[in-house]
Amino acid sequence: MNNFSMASFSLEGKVALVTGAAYGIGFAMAEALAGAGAKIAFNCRSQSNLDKALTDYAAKGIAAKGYIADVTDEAQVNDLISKIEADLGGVDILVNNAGIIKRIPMTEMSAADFRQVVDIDLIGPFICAKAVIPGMLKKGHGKIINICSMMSELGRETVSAYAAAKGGLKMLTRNICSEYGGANIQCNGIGPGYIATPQTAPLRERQPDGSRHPFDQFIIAKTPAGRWGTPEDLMGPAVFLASDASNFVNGHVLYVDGGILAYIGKQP
Ligand code: NAP
Ligand code: GCO
Repeated sequence: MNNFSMASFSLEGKVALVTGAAYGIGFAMAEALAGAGAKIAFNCRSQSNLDKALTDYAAKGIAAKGYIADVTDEAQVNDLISKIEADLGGVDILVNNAGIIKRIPMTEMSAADFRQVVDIDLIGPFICAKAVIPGMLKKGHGKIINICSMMSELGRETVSAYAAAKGGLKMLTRNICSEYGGANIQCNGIGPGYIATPQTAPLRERQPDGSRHPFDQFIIAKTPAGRWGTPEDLMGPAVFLASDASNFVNGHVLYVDGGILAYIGKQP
């Protein structure tokens, strides 16, 4: 008996928390989850970002609930989850999206800078997952989606802390799968390629002579799709991994990279 139907992609009745979803990739994924029927909660650290995001969500007809909470602070995260439970109900879907990058040559990077990136990009997802799993165990289901990176697989100059954190996030994804898969909790990653957001704006800045940034040209040559990704490219993958359509997908990182990881790169 085939129970599959397109209803498997529905998120009706589900509560989704997308961390760091004031703008960028997180905002787009939250919009997609809302479009599939989920109630949306998001957090960030800045009140001004929160206020603008609420306006932006409302402009799209999304009654998102926004909260100020730093994902590195366990007390703030536990308070965040309690507030969401009171406002919307228990979290069914967690998207660990909040993240930063520091582009500094390793020998010039302070241990404090390295720690801050790992704190936000790896410890933060651990803290948030630890906070929502008990509720998911009570519900008998849960979806955790960790936003990884090309740097979960590859290194490059100046991003040692970020690559270490995102590599660790890939393994945290596999470990949550291993530890809680038996309780019907699926934990997967999404590995965006190079996406046009504020985080990558410095890599796309036009040069004084109006030419493209060298890194911009590099990424275009390395991407079979021949373009940067957009946050919209991540919307479908997020709905898939948040929905019943992916109930037998666990511990997987879905790379949404236009083919970068498969390609040696265009000959100069
Ligand atoms: P972004 O534009 O810089 O947005 C980051 C978001 O995270 C902001 O809403 C920020 O808001 C929030 N945030 C940062 N630190 C936080 C903290 N400690 N606690 C709570 N919220 C925090 O980044 P993005 O490009 O959308 O990237 C989103 C995720 O995708 C990140 O994990 C990034 O590593 C990953 N990623 C990005 C790309 C890309 O090419 N853009 C590719 C692969 C993976 P506040 O500053 O107000 O807190
Ligand atoms: C960089 C970029 C990348 C992207 C992304 C690629 O400086 O190399 O910021 O790290 O953000 O993580 O998947």
